[in-house]
Amino acid sequence: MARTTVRGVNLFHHAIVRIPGDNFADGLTTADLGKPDVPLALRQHQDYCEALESCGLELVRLPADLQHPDSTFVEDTAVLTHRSAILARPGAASRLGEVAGIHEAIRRFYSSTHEIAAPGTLDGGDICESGSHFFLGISHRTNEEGARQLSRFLADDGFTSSTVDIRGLSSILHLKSGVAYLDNGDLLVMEDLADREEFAGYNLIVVPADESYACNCVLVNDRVLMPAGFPRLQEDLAHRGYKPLPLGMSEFRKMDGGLSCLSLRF
Ligand code: CIR
Repeated sequence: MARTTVRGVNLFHHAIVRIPGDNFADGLTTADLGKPDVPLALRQHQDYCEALESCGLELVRLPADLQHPDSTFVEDTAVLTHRSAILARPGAASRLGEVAGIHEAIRRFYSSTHEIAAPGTLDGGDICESGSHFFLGISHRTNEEGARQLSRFLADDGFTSSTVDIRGLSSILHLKSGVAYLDNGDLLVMEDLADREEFAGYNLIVVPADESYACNCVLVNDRVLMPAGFPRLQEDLAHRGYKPLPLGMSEFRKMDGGLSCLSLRF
């Protein structure tokens, strides 16, 4: 699949999203923030979709999947690069069945797909692309075998990768809950990950502990989609020449969801 670049980063043309189901509140969560308000989640999801469209992306909007209450978090089901599509194998048993539906949607765009096989497990939320290098989070969802399989697929396509073990960090579910790559070597990191040697050589933008949830940002063409309500990071990004686009994420946060996990961008 051809992909053009802007400012040295990949330019996305498409995104896959899935509408949250009425039973969204029955999904997995460790957050102690109360039950999500489903109508508000639907409005936030609609705003998120419109934000992606305003960045020039064409959306594939999949219908709600009531068999899988967490299925709006599509990012966990696949890793899409401009060369290949790799189907993930989510580490939570209740989410394994989400992959088939995403495979259907991906087929239109990728002539073939690889897949992570048992005993490997891998959630897309643990995979952070930074140009031609990928950070692979080892978490309570992604195991070493899953990361090994993915690193081989990536290497076949000319990408490098390295692992980052986050199992000791109880405050984040996935690597991308605490790390986001922007552009020109700029890497957003939560304080607890700032001294990891894996990130040496990047321009670290350390997100203050009380704004840590906002680490999960996504650069989509010329905008940085970020959660609303984190003024210091928003100002810092603007100061660095990025164009932040804040979006309400409160209801997804209640289900441990970050902003990136609501779409697969390619
Ligand atoms: C889960 O526990 O799997 C979902 N409730 C949240 C997944 C969020 N995914 C992500 O941030 N990549």
